[in-house]
Amino acid sequence: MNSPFSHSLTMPVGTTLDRYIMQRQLAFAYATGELSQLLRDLALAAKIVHREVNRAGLIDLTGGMGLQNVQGESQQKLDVVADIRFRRALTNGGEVCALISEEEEDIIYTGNNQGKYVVAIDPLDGSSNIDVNVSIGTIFSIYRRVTPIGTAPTVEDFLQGGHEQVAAGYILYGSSTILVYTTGHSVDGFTYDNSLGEFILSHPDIKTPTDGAIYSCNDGNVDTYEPAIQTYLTMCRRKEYTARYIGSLVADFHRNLLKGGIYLYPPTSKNPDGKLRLLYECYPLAFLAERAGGKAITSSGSVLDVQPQYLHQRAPLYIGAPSMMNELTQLLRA
Ligand code: AFP
Repeated sequence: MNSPFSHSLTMPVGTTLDRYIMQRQLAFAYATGELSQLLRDLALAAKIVHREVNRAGLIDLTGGMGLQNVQGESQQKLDVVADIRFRRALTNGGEVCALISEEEEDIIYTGNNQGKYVVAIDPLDGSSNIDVNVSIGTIFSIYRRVTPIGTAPTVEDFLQGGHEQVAAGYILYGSSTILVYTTGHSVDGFTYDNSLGEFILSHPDIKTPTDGAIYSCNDGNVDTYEPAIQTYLTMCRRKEYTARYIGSLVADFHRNLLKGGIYLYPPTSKNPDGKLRLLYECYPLAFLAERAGGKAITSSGSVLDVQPQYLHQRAPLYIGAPSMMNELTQLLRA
């Protein structure tokens, strides 16, 4: 029967994140639904943070707290709000026994010792961009705990290594808000529809281009990079690649993932071990990049192979399209 309504009024809205998670869960015979619930908890907090980011200038949420976080960086009000929102969602959800956050020095215990999972999270990355309306993001990494269920989680649960991640993802609060995650299979992106209050599947099975022509690094630090990196960057300029650097890792990573490019944060004189944090920046993005066909290395080889020593460990990060990464790797090995 012909609909009396115009096509646009009756078009399907697409697959919601909730439905997608449920469909994926049904595809795994022994899935119990706990990871699905955890992902939904993260999505709920993401919606709240999306709301706060969008009205930050109207509700006194811009500017600093006048405090420093564990990294010695000045905390913005939205850093603290995002930290509280994600922590509360994961605590109330019941699946997570503990988390670590960029904003807190120690393990955060949720009190749910029956929870099977731990989460490492950077609640609001790129926070120096908050006050100037530039894209910012959340990055998360999920592990199944290794300590016995019912006991108090320990640092051991977080120092398992990048290959043990069961899921990883990010939320980019940009020109639109998008949640991208993988459980180790496809990498899928869901754009937030404000009018429905739902994340809708918009970027199924993301594959990064094999080659790329974008390079992203902080040009102000280049003189302090090691010679191989400087040579690589000279090559990028000779090839007339495009330089793009937002200064929000999630935004730079997302652009390069979709368009093809390389992101570099090498050791610098100020940050001799690199600036980015292994557990909640490098590991999750490396997991996503590899599942999307890209590569991620640090000074010693694959990011995911690094054995972590402590919670807020830093690491150099080079991540992006495979052919660009191969060229860089050759120079680093020479
Ligand atoms: P902030 O959260 O302090 O802005 O740091 C953001 C970040 O960790 C990452 O998102 C950026 O890619 C990187 O630092 C930018 O660092 P530089 O300002 O040194 O380029």
